[in-house]
Amino acid sequence: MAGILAMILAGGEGKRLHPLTETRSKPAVPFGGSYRLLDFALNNFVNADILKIYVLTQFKSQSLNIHLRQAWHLSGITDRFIDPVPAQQRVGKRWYDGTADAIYQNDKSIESNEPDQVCIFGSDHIYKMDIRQMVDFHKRKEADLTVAAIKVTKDQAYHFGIIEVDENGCMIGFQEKPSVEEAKTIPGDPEHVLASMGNYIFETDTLLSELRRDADLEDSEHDFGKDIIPHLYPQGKVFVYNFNENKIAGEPDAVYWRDVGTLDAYWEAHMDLLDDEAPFSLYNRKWPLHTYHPPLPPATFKDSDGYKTKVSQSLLSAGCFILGTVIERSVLGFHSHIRSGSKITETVMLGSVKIGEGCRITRAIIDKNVEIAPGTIIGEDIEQDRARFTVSENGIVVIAKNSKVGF
Ligand code: ADQ
Ligand code: ADP
Repeated sequence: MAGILAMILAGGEGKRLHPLTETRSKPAVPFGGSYRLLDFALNNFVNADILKIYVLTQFKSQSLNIHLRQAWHLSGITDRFIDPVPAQQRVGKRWYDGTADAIYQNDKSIESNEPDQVCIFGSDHIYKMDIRQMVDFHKRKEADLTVAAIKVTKDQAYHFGIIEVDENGCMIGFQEKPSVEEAKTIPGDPEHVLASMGNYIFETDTLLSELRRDADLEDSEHDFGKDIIPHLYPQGKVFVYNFNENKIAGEPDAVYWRDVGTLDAYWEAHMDLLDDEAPFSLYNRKWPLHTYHPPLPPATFKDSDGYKTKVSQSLLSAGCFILGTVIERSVLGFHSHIRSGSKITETVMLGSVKIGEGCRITRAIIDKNVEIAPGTIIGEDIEQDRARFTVSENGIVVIAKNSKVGF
Protein backbone atom coordinates (compact mmCIF):
# COMPACT_ATOMS: atom_id res chain seq x y z
CA MET A 1 0.00 0.00 0.00
CA ALA A 2 3.09 2.24 -0.32
CA GLY A 3 1.77 4.43 -3.14
CA ILE A 4 -1.43 5.33 -1.34
CA LEU A 5 -2.16 8.57 0.50
CA ALA A 6 -5.26 8.86 2.70
CA MET A 7 -7.11 12.10 3.33
CA ILE A 8 -9.87 11.81 5.91
CA LEU A 9 -12.50 14.55 5.88
CA ALA A 10 -13.11 15.34 9.53
CA GLY A 11 -14.56 18.83 9.43
CA GLY A 12 -18.28 18.03 9.61
CA GLU A 13 -20.39 20.34 11.78
CA GLY A 14 -22.97 17.67 12.61
CA LYS A 15 -25.84 20.11 13.09
CA ARG A 16 -28.41 17.33 13.50
CA LEU A 17 -26.40 15.90 16.40
CA HIS A 18 -26.77 19.08 18.42
CA PRO A 19 -26.14 19.45 21.42
CA LEU A 20 -23.44 16.73 21.15
CA THR A 21 -21.71 18.89 18.52
CA GLU A 22 -22.00 22.15 20.43
CA THR A 23 -18.38 21.92 21.62
CA ARG A 24 -16.81 19.45 19.16
CA SER A 25 -16.96 18.48 15.49
CA LYS A 26 -19.01 15.46 14.49
CA PRO A 27 -16.01 13.11 14.01
CA ALA A 28 -14.92 13.94 17.58
CA VAL A 29 -18.24 12.82 19.10
CA PRO A 30 -17.60 9.90 21.50
CA PHE A 31 -19.11 6.55 20.54
CA GLY A 32 -19.39 3.11 22.10
CA GLY A 33 -17.99 4.02 25.52
CA SER A 34 -14.35 4.24 24.49
CA TYR A 35 -14.18 5.55 20.91
CA ARG A 36 -14.79 8.66 18.84
CA LEU A 37 -16.53 8.53 15.45
CA LEU A 38 -13.26 9.28 13.64
CA ASP A 39 -11.68 6.12 15.10
CA PHE A 40 -13.67 3.86 12.78
CA ALA A 41 -12.35 5.48 9.58
CA LEU A 42 -8.82 5.56 11.03
CA ASN A 43 -8.97 1.87 11.98
CA ASN A 44 -10.10 1.04 8.44
CA PHE A 45 -6.90 2.59 7.10
CA VAL A 46 -4.50 1.42 9.80
CA ASN A 47 -5.77 -2.18 9.72
CA ALA A 48 -5.35 -2.09 5.92
CA ASP A 49 -1.71 -0.99 6.31
CA ILE A 50 -2.35 2.42 4.78
CA LEU A 51 -0.27 4.62 7.03
CA LYS A 52 0.15 7.97 5.33
CA ILE A 53 -2.89 9.78 6.59
CA TYR A 54 -3.94 13.42 6.73
CA VAL A 55 -6.98 14.25 8.87
CA LEU A 56 -8.59 17.46 7.62
CA THR A 57 -10.28 19.40 10.38
CA GLN A 58 -12.15 22.67 10.44
CA PHE A 59 -14.90 23.30 13.00
CA LYS A 60 -14.29 23.04 16.75
CA SER A 61 -11.40 20.69 16.28
CA GLN A 62 -9.61 20.98 19.62
CA SER A 63 -10.87 17.78 21.24
CA LEU A 64 -10.23 15.93 17.97
CA ASN A 65 -6.64 17.21 17.93
CA ILE A 66 -6.12 16.08 21.51
CA HIS A 67 -7.54 12.66 20.67
CA LEU A 68 -5.30 12.33 17.60
CA ARG A 69 -2.25 13.21 19.65
CA GLN A 70 -3.14 10.81 22.47
CA ALA A 71 -4.40 7.86 20.44
CA TRP A 72 -2.95 8.07 16.96
CA HIS A 73 0.50 9.53 17.36
CA LEU A 74 2.81 7.98 14.77
CA SER A 75 6.34 9.18 14.80
CA GLY A 76 9.88 8.06 14.28
CA ILE A 77 12.08 6.77 11.59
CA THR A 78 9.62 5.73 8.87
CA ASP A 79 7.63 7.78 6.37
CA ARG A 80 4.35 6.85 8.07
CA PHE A 81 2.22 9.57 9.63
CA ILE A 82 -1.23 10.48 10.88
CA ASP A 83 -1.25 14.27 10.72
CA PRO A 84 -4.09 16.61 11.60
CA VAL A 85 -4.42 19.37 9.00
CA PRO A 86 -6.42 22.36 10.21
CA ALA A 87 -7.99 24.71 7.65
CA GLN A 88 -5.19 27.20 7.04
CA GLN A 89 -6.52 29.66 4.45
CA ARG A 90 -3.83 28.54 2.02
CA VAL A 91 -5.94 29.72 -0.92
CA GLY A 92 -7.14 33.22 -0.04
CA LYS A 93 -8.77 34.38 3.16
CA ARG A 94 -11.46 31.75 3.44
CA TRP A 95 -12.14 28.48 5.22
CA TYR A 96 -13.06 25.31 3.35
CA ASP A 97 -16.15 25.51 1.13
CA GLY A 98 -17.25 22.02 0.13
CA THR A 99 -15.37 18.77 0.57
CA ALA A 100 -13.52 19.16 -2.76
CA ASP A 101 -12.27 22.58 -1.68
CA ALA A 102 -10.93 21.05 1.55
CA ILE A 103 -8.74 18.73 -0.56
CA TYR A 104 -7.91 21.44 -3.11
CA GLN A 105 -6.55 23.71 -0.39
CA ASN A 106 -4.12 20.92 0.51
CA ASP A 107 -2.99 20.02 -3.01
CA LYS A 108 0.65 20.73 -2.18
CA SER A 109 0.55 18.12 0.59
CA ILE A 110 -0.68 15.60 -1.98
CA GLU A 111 2.03 16.50 -4.48
CA SER A 112 4.82 16.34 -1.94
CA ASN A 113 3.93 12.72 -1.10
CA GLU A 114 3.87 11.67 -4.79
CA PRO A 115 1.14 9.04 -4.29
CA ASP A 116 -0.23 6.91 -7.14
CA GLN A 117 -3.71 6.98 -5.63
CA VAL A 118 -5.42 9.18 -3.05
CA CYS A 119 -8.16 7.77 -0.79
CA ILE A 120 -10.61 10.47 0.30
CA PHE A 121 -12.91 9.13 3.01
CA GLY A 122 -15.47 10.66 5.37
CA SER A 123 -15.37 10.01 9.09
CA ASP A 124 -19.01 10.10 10.12
CA HIS A 125 -19.94 6.42 9.94
CA ILE A 126 -19.66 3.26 11.99
CA TYR A 127 -18.34 0.41 9.85
CA LYS A 128 -15.37 -1.79 9.11
CA MET A 129 -13.93 -1.84 5.61
CA ASP A 130 -10.75 -3.51 4.41
CA ILE A 131 -9.75 -0.65 2.12
CA ARG A 132 -7.13 -2.84 0.41
CA GLN A 133 -9.98 -4.69 -1.31
CA MET A 134 -11.36 -1.42 -2.68
CA VAL A 135 -7.86 -0.40 -3.84
CA ASP A 136 -7.47 -3.75 -5.63
CA PHE A 137 -10.83 -3.24 -7.35
CA HIS A 138 -9.82 0.31 -8.38
CA LYS A 139 -6.55 -0.95 -9.91
CA ARG A 140 -8.21 -3.92 -11.63
CA LYS A 141 -10.72 -1.65 -13.31
CA GLU A 142 -8.03 0.92 -14.20
CA ALA A 143 -10.45 3.50 -12.87
CA ASP A 144 -9.83 7.24 -12.61
CA LEU A 145 -12.14 7.30 -9.62
CA THR A 146 -13.77 4.53 -7.57
CA VAL A 147 -16.75 5.31 -5.33
CA ALA A 148 -17.79 2.92 -2.54
CA ALA A 149 -21.49 2.09 -2.51
CA ILE A 150 -24.02 0.25 -0.40
CA LYS A 151 -27.62 -0.77 -0.97
CA VAL A 152 -30.09 1.17 1.23
CA THR A 153 -33.87 1.41 1.34
CA LYS A 154 -35.38 3.95 -1.05
CA ASP A 155 -36.87 6.13 1.73
CA GLN A 156 -33.31 7.17 2.74
CA ALA A 157 -32.32 8.30 -0.77
CA TYR A 158 -32.48 12.03 0.02
CA HIS A 159 -29.49 11.70 2.42
CA PHE A 160 -27.11 10.25 -0.16
CA GLY A 161 -25.55 10.36 -3.59
CA ILE A 162 -27.58 7.80 -5.59
CA ILE A 163 -25.68 5.74 -8.13
CA GLU A 164 -26.57 3.87 -11.30
CA VAL A 165 -24.11 1.26 -12.44
CA ASP A 166 -23.67 -1.01 -15.50
CA GLU A 167 -22.86 -4.72 -15.41
CA ASN A 168 -19.09 -3.97 -15.39
CA GLY A 169 -19.33 -1.79 -12.31
CA CYS A 170 -19.01 1.44 -14.32
CA MET A 171 -21.01 4.42 -13.04
CA ILE A 172 -23.65 5.49 -15.56
CA GLY A 173 -25.78 7.80 -13.43
CA PHE A 174 -25.45 9.90 -10.27
CA GLN A 175 -27.93 12.07 -8.37
CA GLU A 176 -26.69 13.95 -5.29
CA LYS A 177 -29.39 13.72 -2.60
CA PRO A 178 -32.44 13.41 -4.87
CA SER A 179 -36.00 13.41 -3.55
CA VAL A 180 -37.32 9.95 -2.71
CA GLU A 181 -39.69 10.14 -5.71
CA GLU A 182 -36.90 11.02 -8.15
CA ALA A 183 -34.26 8.60 -6.84
CA LYS A 184 -33.29 5.90 -9.37
CA THR A 185 -33.89 2.50 -7.80
CA ILE A 186 -31.81 -0.62 -8.42
CA PRO A 187 -33.08 -2.38 -11.60
CA GLY A 188 -35.47 -5.17 -10.59
CA ASP A 189 -35.53 -3.92 -6.97
CA PRO A 190 -37.90 -0.94 -6.64
CA GLU A 191 -37.49 -0.79 -2.84
CA HIS A 192 -33.74 -0.10 -2.83
CA VAL A 193 -31.20 2.40 -4.15
CA LEU A 194 -27.41 2.21 -4.39
CA ALA A 195 -25.98 4.92 -2.11
CA SER A 196 -22.53 6.49 -2.26
CA MET A 197 -20.74 6.03 1.07
CA GLY A 198 -18.79 9.26 0.47
CA ASN A 199 -15.55 7.23 0.16
CA TYR A 200 -13.44 7.82 -2.95
CA ILE A 201 -10.20 6.49 -4.45
CA PHE A 202 -8.73 8.76 -7.12
CA GLU A 203 -5.80 8.44 -9.44
CA THR A 204 -3.64 11.33 -8.26
CA ASP A 205 -3.42 13.04 -11.68
CA THR A 206 -7.18 12.90 -12.17
CA LEU A 207 -7.80 14.26 -8.69
CA LEU A 208 -5.47 17.22 -9.01
CA SER A 209 -6.63 18.21 -12.49
CA GLU A 210 -10.32 17.90 -11.47
CA LEU A 211 -9.82 19.97 -8.33
CA ARG A 212 -8.01 22.72 -10.24
CA ARG A 213 -10.65 22.78 -12.96
CA ASP A 214 -13.44 22.95 -10.40
CA ALA A 215 -11.70 25.63 -8.30
CA ASP A 216 -12.01 28.12 -11.15
CA LEU A 217 -15.76 27.63 -11.57
CA GLU A 218 -17.88 30.34 -9.99
CA ASP A 219 -21.11 28.35 -9.93
CA SER A 220 -19.55 25.31 -8.22
CA GLU A 221 -20.04 24.44 -4.55
CA HIS A 222 -16.66 22.64 -4.71
CA ASP A 223 -18.16 19.44 -3.38
CA PHE A 224 -17.38 15.88 -4.49
CA GLY A 225 -21.04 14.80 -4.58
CA LYS A 226 -22.47 17.95 -6.11
CA ASP A 227 -19.72 18.91 -8.57
CA ILE A 228 -16.82 16.50 -9.09
CA ILE A 229 -18.58 13.13 -9.55
CA PRO A 230 -21.33 14.50 -11.87
CA HIS A 231 -18.61 16.00 -14.08
CA LEU A 232 -16.34 12.96 -14.07
CA TYR A 233 -18.60 9.92 -14.49
CA PRO A 234 -19.79 10.65 -18.07
CA GLN A 235 -16.15 10.22 -19.15
CA GLY A 236 -16.58 6.49 -18.46
CA LYS A 237 -13.78 5.80 -15.96
CA VAL A 238 -15.64 6.10 -12.67
CA PHE A 239 -16.27 2.69 -11.10
CA VAL A 240 -18.46 1.61 -8.20
CA TYR A 241 -17.11 -0.62 -5.46
CA ASN A 242 -19.83 -2.73 -3.90
CA PHE A 243 -19.22 -2.63 -0.14
CA ASN A 244 -21.32 -5.77 0.30
CA GLU A 245 -18.41 -7.67 -1.24
CA ASN A 246 -15.90 -6.47 1.37
CA LYS A 247 -14.91 -9.43 3.56
CA ILE A 248 -13.03 -9.27 6.84
CA ALA A 249 -11.91 -12.41 8.69
CA GLY A 250 -14.01 -12.99 11.78
CA GLU A 251 -16.84 -10.69 10.67
CA PRO A 252 -20.39 -11.74 9.83
CA ASP A 253 -21.29 -12.05 6.13
CA ALA A 254 -23.66 -9.09 6.24
CA VAL A 255 -21.76 -5.79 6.21
CA TYR A 256 -22.68 -3.07 8.71
CA TRP A 257 -22.60 0.63 7.83
CA ARG A 258 -24.38 3.06 10.09
CA ASP A 259 -24.84 6.76 9.56
CA VAL A 260 -25.08 8.30 13.02
CA GLY A 261 -26.00 11.77 11.77
CA THR A 262 -29.10 12.17 13.92
CA LEU A 263 -29.60 11.73 17.66
CA ASP A 264 -31.95 8.80 17.06
CA ALA A 265 -29.50 7.05 14.70
CA TYR A 266 -26.69 7.66 17.20
CA TRP A 267 -28.70 6.12 20.03
CA GLU A 268 -29.88 3.19 17.89
CA ALA A 269 -26.30 2.40 16.77
CA HIS A 270 -25.42 2.08 20.47
CA MET A 271 -28.32 -0.30 21.04
CA ASP A 272 -27.00 -2.35 18.07
CA LEU A 273 -23.82 -2.96 20.07
CA LEU A 274 -25.85 -4.60 22.84
CA ASP A 275 -27.81 -7.17 20.85
CA ASP A 276 -27.05 -10.83 21.51
CA GLU A 277 -26.09 -11.20 17.85
CA ALA A 278 -24.58 -7.71 17.58
CA PRO A 279 -24.36 -6.72 13.90
CA PHE A 280 -21.24 -4.68 14.74
CA SER A 281 -18.73 -6.34 17.04
CA LEU A 282 -16.09 -4.59 19.11
CA TYR A 283 -14.32 -7.89 19.80
CA ASN A 284 -12.82 -9.16 16.53
CA ARG A 285 -9.12 -9.54 17.33
CA LYS A 286 -8.35 -9.80 13.63
CA TRP A 287 -9.69 -6.23 13.21
CA PRO A 288 -8.67 -4.43 16.40
CA LEU A 289 -10.41 -1.12 17.05
CA HIS A 290 -7.61 1.12 18.31
CA THR A 291 -8.35 4.18 20.38
CA TYR A 292 -7.09 6.13 23.38
CA HIS A 293 -7.54 4.54 26.80
CA PRO A 294 -6.93 6.91 29.71
CA PRO A 295 -5.00 5.62 32.72
CA LEU A 296 -8.02 4.65 34.83
CA PRO A 297 -8.73 1.72 37.14
CA PRO A 298 -11.02 -1.10 35.93
CA ALA A 299 -14.77 -0.57 36.10
CA THR A 300 -15.83 -1.26 39.70
CA PHE A 301 -19.20 -2.59 40.89
CA LYS A 302 -20.30 -2.68 44.53
CA ASP A 303 -23.49 -3.38 46.43
CA SER A 304 -24.28 -0.45 48.71
CA ASP A 305 -26.85 0.81 51.27
CA GLY A 306 -28.79 -2.46 50.93
CA TYR A 307 -29.04 -2.14 47.12
CA LYS A 308 -27.54 -4.82 44.86
CA THR A 309 -25.71 -3.83 41.70
CA LYS A 310 -26.97 -5.70 38.64
CA VAL A 311 -25.65 -5.07 35.15
CA SER A 312 -27.02 -6.73 32.01
CA GLN A 313 -26.61 -6.27 28.21
CA SER A 314 -24.33 -3.25 28.76
CA LEU A 315 -20.85 -1.89 28.02
CA LEU A 316 -19.00 -0.14 30.83
CA SER A 317 -15.67 1.62 30.29
CA ALA A 318 -12.67 1.95 32.58
CA GLY A 319 -13.01 4.12 35.66
CA CYS A 320 -16.76 3.47 36.08
CA PHE A 321 -17.74 3.26 39.73
CA ILE A 322 -21.16 1.75 40.27
CA LEU A 323 -22.78 1.51 43.71
CA GLY A 324 -26.00 -0.46 44.27
CA THR A 325 -27.45 0.28 40.84
CA VAL A 326 -29.38 -1.65 38.18
CA ILE A 327 -28.02 -1.06 34.66
CA GLU A 328 -29.78 -2.53 31.64
CA ARG A 329 -29.02 -2.15 27.92
CA SER A 330 -26.74 0.86 28.40
CA VAL A 331 -23.31 2.09 27.28
CA LEU A 332 -21.26 3.98 29.88
CA GLY A 333 -18.15 5.95 28.90
CA PHE A 334 -15.00 6.36 30.98
CA HIS A 335 -15.35 7.44 34.59
CA SER A 336 -19.15 7.22 35.04
CA HIS A 337 -20.09 7.29 38.74
CA ILE A 338 -23.51 6.17 39.90
CA ARG A 339 -24.71 6.09 43.51
CA SER A 340 -26.99 3.58 45.16
CA GLY A 341 -30.67 2.95 44.51
CA SER A 342 -30.51 4.15 40.89
CA LYS A 343 -31.75 2.43 37.73
CA ILE A 344 -30.29 3.17 34.29
CA THR A 345 -32.03 1.74 31.22
CA GLU A 346 -31.25 2.07 27.48
CA THR A 347 -28.99 5.02 28.16
CA VAL A 348 -25.74 6.19 26.59
CA MET A 349 -23.28 8.13 28.78
CA LEU A 350 -20.31 9.76 27.11
CA GLY A 351 -17.98 9.92 30.11
CA SER A 352 -17.33 11.56 33.51
CA VAL A 353 -21.04 11.59 34.35
CA LYS A 354 -22.02 11.67 38.03
CA ILE A 355 -25.44 10.39 39.09
CA GLY A 356 -26.73 10.75 42.65
CA GLU A 357 -28.73 8.32 44.79
CA GLY A 358 -32.15 7.03 43.73
CA CYS A 359 -32.24 8.30 40.11
CA ARG A 360 -34.24 6.62 37.33
CA ILE A 361 -32.96 7.30 33.82
CA THR A 362 -34.44 5.73 30.70
CA ARG A 363 -33.71 6.18 26.95
CA ALA A 364 -31.27 9.07 27.34
CA ILE A 365 -27.97 10.31 25.96
CA ILE A 366 -25.89 12.07 28.61
CA ASP A 367 -22.87 14.06 27.41
CA LYS A 368 -19.60 14.47 29.31
CA ASN A 369 -19.18 16.11 32.73
CA VAL A 370 -22.88 16.08 33.57
CA GLU A 371 -23.97 15.93 37.20
CA ILE A 372 -27.41 14.65 38.12
CA ALA A 373 -28.87 15.32 41.57
CA PRO A 374 -30.23 12.52 43.78
CA GLY A 375 -33.81 11.46 43.03
CA THR A 376 -33.90 12.80 39.46
CA ILE A 377 -36.18 11.01 36.98
CA ILE A 378 -35.46 11.31 33.25
CA GLY A 379 -37.19 9.69 30.28
CA GLU A 380 -40.53 8.81 31.89
CA ASP A 381 -42.45 12.05 31.28
CA ILE A 382 -41.27 13.24 27.87
CA GLU A 383 -43.30 16.49 27.92
CA GLN A 384 -41.69 17.51 31.17
CA ASP A 385 -38.25 16.52 29.82
CA ARG A 386 -38.85 18.55 26.65
CA ALA A 387 -39.07 21.70 28.77
CA ARG A 388 -35.63 21.05 30.27
CA PHE A 389 -33.62 19.16 27.64
CA THR A 390 -33.28 18.41 23.95
CA VAL A 391 -35.58 15.52 23.03
CA SER A 392 -35.12 13.67 19.71
CA GLU A 393 -37.91 12.81 17.27
CA ASN A 394 -38.22 9.33 18.77
CA GLY A 395 -38.21 10.62 22.35
CA ILE A 396 -34.56 10.16 23.36
CA VAL A 397 -33.66 12.75 26.03
CA VAL A 398 -30.29 14.41 25.46
CA ILE A 399 -28.45 16.21 28.25
CA ALA A 400 -25.79 18.65 27.11
CA LYS A 401 -22.15 18.60 28.20
CA ASN A 402 -21.31 20.20 31.58
CA SER A 403 -25.01 20.40 32.64
CA LYS A 404 -26.02 20.23 36.28
CA VAL A 405 -29.46 18.65 36.52
CA GLY A 406 -31.77 18.99 39.51
CA PHE A 407 -29.48 21.09 41.70
P1 ADQ B 1 -22.91 14.42 3.11
O1 ADQ B 1 -23.57 13.47 4.02
O2 ADQ B 1 -23.59 15.72 2.86
O3 ADQ B 1 -22.75 13.69 1.66
P2 ADQ B 1 -20.67 15.93 3.84
O4 ADQ B 1 -21.38 16.87 4.73
O5 ADQ B 1 -20.18 16.42 2.52
O6 ADQ B 1 -21.51 14.60 3.63
O7 ADQ B 1 -19.50 15.28 4.67
C1 ADQ B 1 -18.63 14.29 4.17
C2 ADQ B 1 -17.43 14.16 5.10
O8 ADQ B 1 -16.66 15.33 5.04
C3 ADQ B 1 -17.77 14.00 6.58
O9 ADQ B 1 -16.85 13.11 7.16
C4 ADQ B 1 -17.63 15.40 7.17
O10 ADQ B 1 -17.23 15.32 8.53
C5 ADQ B 1 -16.55 15.97 6.30
N1 ADQ B 1 -16.68 17.39 5.96
C6 ADQ B 1 -17.78 18.06 5.59
N2 ADQ B 1 -17.49 19.33 5.26
C7 ADQ B 1 -16.14 19.45 5.42
C8 ADQ B 1 -15.21 20.53 5.23
N3 ADQ B 1 -15.62 21.70 4.78
N4 ADQ B 1 -13.92 20.29 5.54
C9 ADQ B 1 -13.49 19.08 5.96
N5 ADQ B 1 -14.31 18.04 6.15
C10 ADQ B 1 -15.62 18.21 5.87
C11 ADQ B 1 -21.62 12.91 1.28
C12 ADQ B 1 -21.68 12.71 -0.24
C13 ADQ B 1 -22.86 11.83 -0.62
C14 ADQ B 1 -22.74 10.51 0.13
C15 ADQ B 1 -22.71 10.80 1.65
C16 ADQ B 1 -22.49 9.51 2.43
O11 ADQ B 1 -21.75 13.99 -0.90
O12 ADQ B 1 -22.88 11.61 -2.03
O13 ADQ B 1 -23.86 9.67 -0.17
O14 ADQ B 1 -21.61 11.67 1.96
O15 ADQ B 1 -22.69 9.76 3.78
P1 ADP C 1 -14.64 16.26 24.51
O1 ADP C 1 -15.87 16.62 25.28
O2 ADP C 1 -14.88 16.28 23.04
O3 ADP C 1 -13.99 15.01 25.01
P2 ADP C 1 -12.48 17.53 25.88
O4 ADP C 1 -13.14 17.97 27.14
O5 ADP C 1 -11.64 16.31 25.85
O6 ADP C 1 -13.63 17.43 24.77
O7 ADP C 1 -11.60 18.65 25.25
C1 ADP C 1 -12.14 19.84 24.79
C2 ADP C 1 -11.00 20.78 24.49
O8 ADP C 1 -11.52 21.83 23.69
C3 ADP C 1 -10.42 21.41 25.76
O9 ADP C 1 -9.03 21.51 25.61
C4 ADP C 1 -11.06 22.79 25.80
O10 ADP C 1 -10.21 23.72 26.41
C5 ADP C 1 -11.24 23.07 24.32
N1 ADP C 1 -12.39 23.93 24.07
C6 ADP C 1 -13.67 23.70 24.42
N2 ADP C 1 -14.48 24.72 24.03
C7 ADP C 1 -13.66 25.61 23.42
C8 ADP C 1 -13.85 26.88 22.81
N3 ADP C 1 -15.06 27.44 22.73
N4 ADP C 1 -12.78 27.50 22.26
C9 ADP C 1 -11.55 26.92 22.31
N5 ADP C 1 -11.31 25.74 22.90
C10 ADP C 1 -12.34 25.08 23.44
